[in-house]
Amino acid sequence: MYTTPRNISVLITRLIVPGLLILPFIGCEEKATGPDESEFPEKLAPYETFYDATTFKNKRDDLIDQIPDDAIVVVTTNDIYLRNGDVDYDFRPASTFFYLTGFEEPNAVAVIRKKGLAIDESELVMFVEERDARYIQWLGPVYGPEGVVGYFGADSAYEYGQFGSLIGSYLAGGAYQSVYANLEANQDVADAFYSAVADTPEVVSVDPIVDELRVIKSAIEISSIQKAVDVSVQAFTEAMEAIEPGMYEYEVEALFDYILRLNGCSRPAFPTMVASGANINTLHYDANQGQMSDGDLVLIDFGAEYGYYAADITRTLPVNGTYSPEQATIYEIVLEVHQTALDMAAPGVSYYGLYVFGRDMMLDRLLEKGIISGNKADILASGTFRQYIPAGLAHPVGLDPHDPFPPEESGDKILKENMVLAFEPHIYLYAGDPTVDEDYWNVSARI
Ligand SMILES: [Mn+2]
Repeated sequence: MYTTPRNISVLITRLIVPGLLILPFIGCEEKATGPDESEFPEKLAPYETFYDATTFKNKRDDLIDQIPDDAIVVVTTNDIYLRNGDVDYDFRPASTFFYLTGFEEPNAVAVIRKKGLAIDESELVMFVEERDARYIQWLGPVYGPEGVVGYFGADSAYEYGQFGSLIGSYLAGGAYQSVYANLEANQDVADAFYSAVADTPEVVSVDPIVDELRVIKSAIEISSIQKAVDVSVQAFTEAMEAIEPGMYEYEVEALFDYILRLNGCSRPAFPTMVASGANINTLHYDANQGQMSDGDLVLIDFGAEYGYYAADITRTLPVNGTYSPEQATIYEIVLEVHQTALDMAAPGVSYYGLYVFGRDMMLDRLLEKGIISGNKADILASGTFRQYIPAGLAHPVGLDPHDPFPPEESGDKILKENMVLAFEPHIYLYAGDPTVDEDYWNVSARI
């Protein structure tokens, strides 16, 4: 473990005060020893296989249509977060920022100026890391302002530290009446903004507008999700062959990590859950430390991330390869609901209607078979159905594993063409629950 990279990255990424980047080695000779930036490779064109700048310009144009003429948009990406010592968490761009720019480096701001009083044509101005030799030496090539104009469709671009002074000049003299922004994503950018802008116009969250745009996926987004799904399915297929009594949950997780990296996916879209035995009852279990026993079920919730788009797949498998009669009964109820809900899902269908249908079908089956006691009206009225069915039936998937929902229309959410949803019906039957037949204690399934 080196300490110098940390010092460099701390200096470069954190010592930013509004309008001014304090370069490392202050007080050193102007010409510090070390390679020149021209000695490092240019950064490759971004995603040349499946993205182009037009994809993201279309998203920005959709956003521009949704805001008033006297508005400007400031979108930033999340900060780099310290994990421990000299180690940062793996950087992943904020979803809102990536959605509008396709840009994946930290320390970046996009300003979208809508045509109107101030300018004749809408434009994108970006603030990004400069191609500084010492930054590149430790952290690798960056696009720099020139690359952002060349590859990402920015009309102009500046070094990141200039954001404060430029946003101050854009907003001077009341040129814009409102600012749409996600300043909460990055405290440095928020501080630079508020220090630079003397008479701050109203700052409105841009997230609700972008969230609504994100509901309907473009063809290129769907193909990224499909790739993440295909890789995830391959990982599940391999896991089904490998799982056997005595294996540890983390060994299954390792298999998933191996398959996704082997197929060009960067990381899981969320912490992989491999829960066997009683661990199955924790909805977001991710310790993955248990040893799997003969007769246990193992619930795996996993999704690869590809091009920042998520898959989200859950299966509940028998560790020894064969479901017990009780496990098979619960699994088949959940599977029936899963398949029926998939058949029903179509543009125009009510999201709540699907949920109620799935929930009621599962309660009906559990009561018919005498697996739970009581009557349906009481179970619904008292809310105790949440003991058995704690979560929803489906949720959107996209840049986030739980992507934004569509806005409500007269109290309901309506499925639309080119939405992408994960359906994951589930039944949980806890040990010790007096309303559950003892033969079914700890028999749970999510698909
Ligand atoms: Mn999910």
